[in-house]
Amino acid sequence: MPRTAEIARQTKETDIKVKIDLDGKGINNIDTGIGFFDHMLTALSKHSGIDMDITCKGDLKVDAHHSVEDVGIVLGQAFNQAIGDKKGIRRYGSASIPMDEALGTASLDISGRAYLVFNCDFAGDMCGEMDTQLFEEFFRSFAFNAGITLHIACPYGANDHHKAEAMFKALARALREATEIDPRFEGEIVSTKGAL
Ligand SMILES: [Mn+2]
Repeated sequence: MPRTAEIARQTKETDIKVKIDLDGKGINNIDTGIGFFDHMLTALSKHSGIDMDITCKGDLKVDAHHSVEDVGIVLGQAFNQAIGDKKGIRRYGSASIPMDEALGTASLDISGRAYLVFNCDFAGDMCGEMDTQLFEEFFRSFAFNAGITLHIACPYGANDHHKAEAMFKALARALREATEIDPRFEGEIVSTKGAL
């Protein structure tokens, strides 16, 4: 069964198309109109191995908020659809990724229970044209729509670009691990409840 999904979502604020393949090679085509966000999503695709086609036409004349939040929603929905019944997956994933002086960490559980713990202090207000407050918004909308418990943090670092990028790369590697099929549990659901 291919683990793929394609979702289009249009509102008065954004027009978004997302297509993903969980078993890809990190091939991506991303255009959200926000350069720094494209840079982060490209890293997310590349280091997770999840192929991602993402386009967003949003109301950037307001600011980047609606675009970033809504891309998180649609990408999360696509992830939830593609992961399907969760049979045989490793379920848990975690990664600590350094980027020069900054460390990004991500621990996640593809549990069907949505939760976000976010812990990062940014030094400035913006990364390019992206408000640094929006990283938490993205991680929340993605985690809640994907149905994952996500703890993501930057315990230390100085440069905001490095902090954000280290967290996105940590999320990527944690997703890669958690979505992989574990040969020991092939066809099974890794839960004592028998359901996720
Ligand atoms: Mn960079």
